[in-house]
Amino acid sequence: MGENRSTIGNWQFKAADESDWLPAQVPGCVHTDLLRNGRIPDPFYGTNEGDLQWIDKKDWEYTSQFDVSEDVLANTHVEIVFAGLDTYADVYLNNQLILSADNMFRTWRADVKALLKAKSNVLKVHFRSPIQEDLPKLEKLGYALPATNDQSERGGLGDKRLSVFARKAPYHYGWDWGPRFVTSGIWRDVWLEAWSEARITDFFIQQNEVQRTRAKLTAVITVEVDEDFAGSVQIRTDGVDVSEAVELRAGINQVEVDVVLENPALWWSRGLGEQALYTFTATLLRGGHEVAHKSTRTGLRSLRLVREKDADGTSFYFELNGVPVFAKGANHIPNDSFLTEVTYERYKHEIVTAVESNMNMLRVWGGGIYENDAFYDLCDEYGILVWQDFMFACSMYPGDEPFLENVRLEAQENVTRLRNHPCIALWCGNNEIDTAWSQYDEDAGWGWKQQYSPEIRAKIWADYEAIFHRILPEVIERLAPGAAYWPSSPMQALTHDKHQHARNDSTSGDIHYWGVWHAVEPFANYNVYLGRFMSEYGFQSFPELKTVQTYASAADMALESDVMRWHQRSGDGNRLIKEYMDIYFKQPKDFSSFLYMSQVLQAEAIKMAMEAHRRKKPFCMGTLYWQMNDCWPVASWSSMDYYGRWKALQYYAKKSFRDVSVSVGGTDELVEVHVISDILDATVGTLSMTVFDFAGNRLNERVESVSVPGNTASVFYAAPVSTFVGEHAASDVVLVVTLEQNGEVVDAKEHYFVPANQISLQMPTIVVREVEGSGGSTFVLETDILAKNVWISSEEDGIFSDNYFDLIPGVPKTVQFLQRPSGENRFRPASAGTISVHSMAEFIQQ
Ligand code: BMA
Repeated sequence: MGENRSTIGNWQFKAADESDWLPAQVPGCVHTDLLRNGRIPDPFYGTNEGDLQWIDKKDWEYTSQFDVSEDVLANTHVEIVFAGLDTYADVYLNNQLILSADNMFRTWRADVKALLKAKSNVLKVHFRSPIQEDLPKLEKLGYALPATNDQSERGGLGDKRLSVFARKAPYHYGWDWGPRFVTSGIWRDVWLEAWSEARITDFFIQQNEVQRTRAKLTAVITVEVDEDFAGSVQIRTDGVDVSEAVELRAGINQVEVDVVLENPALWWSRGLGEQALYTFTATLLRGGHEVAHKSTRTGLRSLRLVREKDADGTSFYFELNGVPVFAKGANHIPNDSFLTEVTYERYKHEIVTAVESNMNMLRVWGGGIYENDAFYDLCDEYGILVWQDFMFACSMYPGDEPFLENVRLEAQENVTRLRNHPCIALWCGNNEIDTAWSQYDEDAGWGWKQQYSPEIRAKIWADYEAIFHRILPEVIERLAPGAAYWPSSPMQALTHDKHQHARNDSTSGDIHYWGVWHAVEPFANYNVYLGRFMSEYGFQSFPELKTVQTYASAADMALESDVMRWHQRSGDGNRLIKEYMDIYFKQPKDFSSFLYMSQVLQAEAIKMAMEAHRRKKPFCMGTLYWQMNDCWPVASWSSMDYYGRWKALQYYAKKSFRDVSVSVGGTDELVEVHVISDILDATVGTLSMTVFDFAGNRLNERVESVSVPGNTASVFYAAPVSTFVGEHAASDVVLVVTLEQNGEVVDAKEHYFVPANQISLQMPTIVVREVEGSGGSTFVLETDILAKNVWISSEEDGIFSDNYFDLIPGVPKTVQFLQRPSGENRFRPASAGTISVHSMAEFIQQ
């Protein structure tokens, strides 16, 4: 009766052509097992990656010998379940082939009842090299498919880009922020699942209509029974207990039970309300006795993507429980090149970082993985909406029947696994493929389609349409009815003509604006290219010195050293950072100064974008910068490095994303003070605008009473620059805009009247005082003259309540050191250990 799970442990591994078995960790992969056994050096250090490319050319074997308890064997059914096999794997139990896997995103099961013994079962998983496996597919196809980020050359494969043939995380083959480690391994749990009589294999809470007063749901239960069955199904959650008689046929049955909840507690994204969660239990009974049960957790909410014609084009926003939500956040990539290294603590650190940074959305980008359950559980708990891509990015894919069927099953399984998560706001077909190919616009795209004959071109596009316009939307429609599907990001709309493809100036759909960075446009263009939803834009920086030291020696500490170039995957990215720095900043004194300045440069650039997008609300209703995190220590667009250390951008995001924010815009001649509110209540308070000189003298001040309506953005004060600067030199003054409500500061922002490299900076003396009784966690900072971008670094790993901020004489600043959340739900105050305090003046050539 019911279902019983037992884990399979005690694993060993070896290369298929070798004879010595070594201890292995499951879940895990070949690379991390080789590392733990001392067979390879640290893959992330220096240029080691280059020497490890042999690993993916080989076949590997994993084996486990295990006993099975009588309890398990007594069942009528025993299955072996692999929640993840990466990727081409043949599995043998007691010398019999039980399954062959070819998709790392699927779960693999086999009935092993007949093969199992009580003692010494031998399980063997043979991983075929993904390279050897896919080379013949390329040959057979007869033409190469574009895969822009596949670093085949680095893998010793010349221009043979194989990533498109494997249903395997695309970024394993390299990306413009990631190394090439094409892993093999048992990457998710493996267990024996035993059951008799009946089991519930899936339990879906379909939300038909959710309102404040009532939620109309259908509990959809998939039940497998041994033989014909008459009994009942009971559905329970807080305040609900419904039963229904059922008659089931031997095999798989679907049972639907309508459930109504009066006055449900709704699930909200962070900033708009609580994250109410309900645990539902489905119990199958016969003669009053339980024969199977399953629980699932969900949040009740109505959530839709609103794309409606309006005066400016077509809207693109998420409406949650009737409220239009301005989405603030970033793009998420896998947290590690070796997926099983990502612990629950690391996920939690990322999600709590998002929360602490006032975000409400992350995009799980299509070149990584459908994330682990833990990721979505945390997003549910903390109120972070998820834009979920299917795992296709920057490539064209084959369209043979087995491939399409594999994709269909992958989509089906992942949609089924994730559909109860209230956080999921959108399913998106792929990353940037519609725009890269640009079928209906000859002059647009990345030059892909022009490489093919008309026949092959038509075939490749038809294969694209099969997946993204047919298979995936059909799966969503059937398994997650009502959930939004968007074929590709970015896109204008599915029009089947040239208006389909995204443009930087479009007034419909979403935009990836890469003019700044990839096209070397000025930062000011962030104010020009503003669309309905900005799903990507980004600027790179280096991680801090502590992180760089984990992959480089003292001798490598130069922008153009082999190691520094190795840990930069976006073309000539290091030089590009330098080029932008030459335009906007003064010259850094040395390499470690350059690291710090690269972070401030990135933060300033992205601040411009984040705030420009928010000021354009409600025309623009979303801003997700590229990218939240890193999968190894590297120079990249991330706001938080591989070790979870916050870059300057993370602190800037926290400030630019405050739910009620002030933002200073305008032109060279005009200052405009905007107030943006993402909360529902009005904010009634005062807006003060104070001009200081760099010695801390208040030169002038204006105070206005303001009442900021909920969920709006508008200009609350505008005046010529001269009103503020007066007879002073523009390079010597700063405007501080502060919004206060009931005597509390809601937000404060500094605004300078000249570019950063023209601000007159002198060396400040910053005095730091530890607050008595704070246990080394809280400090007050004061300065004698303006200190720009004050950076506090600590001996302990953690974050500060604020960092990289400007310090004005006479305006003391209190900061608190916060430790990463482990058991805790949030960052919490702790001792920082020794701290050091620096500011911009120290890092520039005087
Ligand atoms: C977009 C993303 C990624 C890429 C990033 C930086 O194209 O979708 O593919 O890493 O820009 O180039």
